[in-house]
Amino acid sequence: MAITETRSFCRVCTSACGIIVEVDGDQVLRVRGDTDNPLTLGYSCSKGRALPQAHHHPDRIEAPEIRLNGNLKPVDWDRALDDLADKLRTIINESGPRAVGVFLGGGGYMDAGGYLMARSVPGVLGTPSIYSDMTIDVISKMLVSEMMAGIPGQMSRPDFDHCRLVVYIGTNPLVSHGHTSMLNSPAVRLREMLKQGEVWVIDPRRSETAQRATRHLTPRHGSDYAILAFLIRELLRDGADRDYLANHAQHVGSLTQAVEPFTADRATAISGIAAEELYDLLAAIRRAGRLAVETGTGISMSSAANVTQWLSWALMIVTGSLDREGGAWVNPGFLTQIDRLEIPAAPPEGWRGEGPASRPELRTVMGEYPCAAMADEIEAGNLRAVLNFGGNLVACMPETERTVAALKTLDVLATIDIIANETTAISTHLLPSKDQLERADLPYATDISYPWVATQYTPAAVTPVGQRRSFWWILAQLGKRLGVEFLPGLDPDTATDDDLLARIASQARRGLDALRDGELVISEPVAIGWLQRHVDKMGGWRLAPRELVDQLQAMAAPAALVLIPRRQRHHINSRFLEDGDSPGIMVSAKDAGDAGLRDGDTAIVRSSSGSLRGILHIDPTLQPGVMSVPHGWSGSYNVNQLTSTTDVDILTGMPRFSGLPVTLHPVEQGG
Ligand SMILES: Nc1nc2c(c(=O)[nH]1)N[C@H]1C(S)=C(S)[C@@H](COP(=O)(O)OP(=O)(O)OC[C@H]3O[C@@H](n4cnc5c(=O)[nH]c(N)nc54)[C@H](O)[C@@H]3O)O[C@H]1N2
Ligand SMILES: Nc1nc2c(c(=O)[nH]1)N[C@H]1C(S)=C(S)[C@@H](COP(=O)(O)OP(=O)(O)OC[C@H]3O[C@@H](n4cnc5c(=O)[nH]c(N)nc54)[C@H](O)[C@@H]3O)O[C@H]1N2
Ligand code: SF4
Ligand SMILES: [Mo]
Repeated sequence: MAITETRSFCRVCTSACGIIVEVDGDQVLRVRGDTDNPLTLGYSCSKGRALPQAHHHPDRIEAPEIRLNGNLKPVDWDRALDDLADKLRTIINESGPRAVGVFLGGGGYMDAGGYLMARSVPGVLGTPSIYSDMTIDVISKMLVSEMMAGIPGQMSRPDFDHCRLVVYIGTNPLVSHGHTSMLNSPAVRLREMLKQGEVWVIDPRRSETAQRATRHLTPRHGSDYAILAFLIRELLRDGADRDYLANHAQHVGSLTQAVEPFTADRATAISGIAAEELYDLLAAIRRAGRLAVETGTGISMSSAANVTQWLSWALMIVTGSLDREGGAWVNPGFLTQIDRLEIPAAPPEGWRGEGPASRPELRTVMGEYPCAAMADEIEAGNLRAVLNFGGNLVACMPETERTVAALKTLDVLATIDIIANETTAISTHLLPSKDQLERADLPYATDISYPWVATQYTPAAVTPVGQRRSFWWILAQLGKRLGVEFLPGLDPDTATDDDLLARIASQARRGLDALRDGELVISEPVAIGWLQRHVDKMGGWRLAPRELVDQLQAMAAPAALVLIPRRQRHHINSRFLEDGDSPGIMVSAKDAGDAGLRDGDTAIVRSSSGSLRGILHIDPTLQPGVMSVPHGWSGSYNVNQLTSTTDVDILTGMPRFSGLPVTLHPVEQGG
């Protein structure tokens, strides 16, 4: 037997666990945690260990396909790419480049070479029609970072070695491994944190993380802002780091005014958290001095997203915790190394541009149109082609019925993916890329999620199956046929994966040669103070952005029953690498009883834009008033049948995936 073992890292989620891939010929036998990886120390989860099954999946795509007479047919690469290029050329000639849009999804982010090239495609084509996961996930964080620190998209994480208080709000890292900052080996990390200090969880569900925390507060949905405003109010009176604020922050007075109404009584009335509990948390903050606040999708997908993210940062700033030892820091990236760039005082051009023609009120954020506008753009005839770079649009986009109907009318829906799913089924062109075991890679797009300033190179572990080609190669070949170069100076016929990675590494803290032995390379464990230096240049943290203060004043009470997001352990979004999770309508016993339903009944959930039918599960971890239908499932359990393309945040265009008002009905009554 000639079994080879390749040292690699997992790219299923952003945690980048070190793994060893065991291969025999073209068979991937096993993936196991790499005990020599200094960051993840042998940890892996069931999803990473299921990579062999995913690689050998019966539905994997092995050859390009194009739609002929209504059906997808396998063809060779020349035929597929020639056909796609011809169609795009016609669309561009007739309607201009803006009629060609791109969508960057989860499969595109995790492929460094593909991501590098995909990012340059819209600019070279001259289209502003850019969409990605960002506007159905984290966009509030991008916005708040720009508003408060003058740079969009910076995400903080606990200074694990010194932090004595971490507050998790609307995130369940024990299952998700973190929202925008990764929590590797979460159970171990959590134990370490609990030894060092306290971990508080604010979540209307008794989540896996909440079950292990020092304390768990269960607020009413979407009310976290009131808790944070109360804490800031009290700390500004007593306990704030006044010297720090005088030197590094601005608009302290406006923040003080904005949080002034949030007395303990008011915070209790809004959140449902008893005053004693609020004071307990306040005391914990005073004890610790500094803290790290981490938020997740429970916040970022709600209508309180911007204000809650703002107040989370404001709480860290008034305690002198943000970008300081013992608090939270911001990873500038090993590969991207933002700290070493000349950061302009003003936001980059195009950061907030005009919205798409059919939804002009939805301005761009970081140069992207909100996903919520895509269906309108297609219906209006503004968007005729979508190049889908690794997204499962049918599963991830809001308002499934409308979105799918619109996608089906496109002249071109070209999807780069590795496996057949409901989105490939409605695509006009199917372009199979290498999966993660088949390509050399770097953690490029996820660089700044690392808990250290570190990176790792991986070689390919196995030869690509069928006609699968590199993601970047597919785009480069398309460019060649369109007469453009997406990456100048790169020969699409002779370049290798490593050539792309060398380009990325040429801008990094070390070049590719220093990374090629596949070990994790650490530049420094933490990089504290770089963001502060930038912020100081603009006069200090902006503590009270006008638009956010306005949003705070306009916050409304939640509906009686709302839908909230939750990740499940054994699948990531729409990617089911293994069995182990079940779909379902999960509700508290009280809400089920109020609707006349019992565990196992078939139920109907209705929202103002759709309905969904499925089996009801009574979930004792949920408090009354919140329920969930986990996302990623296809067909009747697709939760986006309930969500809306018009019920969106006015500043970001983020659809309301968290806190969506719903009602629950037995089948007879619901129809
Ligand atoms: N209602 C509701 N909607 C949601 C969410 C929610 O909580 N509720 N969550 C939102 C969030 S946070 C996100 S990030 C999005 C996620 O939505 P998507 O971006 O669609 O993410 P995934 O389902 O993880 O994967 C996308 C595709 O990548 C493909 N893929 C996997 N590996 C590779 C690879 O190596 N190469 C290529 N080319 N493709 C690959 C998979 O087969 C899959 O089809 O969904 C969002 N939608
Ligand atoms: N196993 C697994 N891991 C994943 C994924 C997956 O699908 N499966 N997806 C990946 C992706 S794309 C992302 S974006 C991350 C997301 O990572 P997380 O944000 O950590 O994941 P969620 O499980 O969605 O956690 C959201 C939590 O918010 C709570 N919540 C809901 N509403 C509110 C509220 O109003 N206030 C408060 N305080 N809490 C609220 C929910 O009960 C839930 O516990 O996970 C990533 N990791
Ligand atoms: S936590 Fe699991 S899915 Fe995420 S990188 Fe590690 S092994 Fe892969
Ligand atoms: Mo996400």
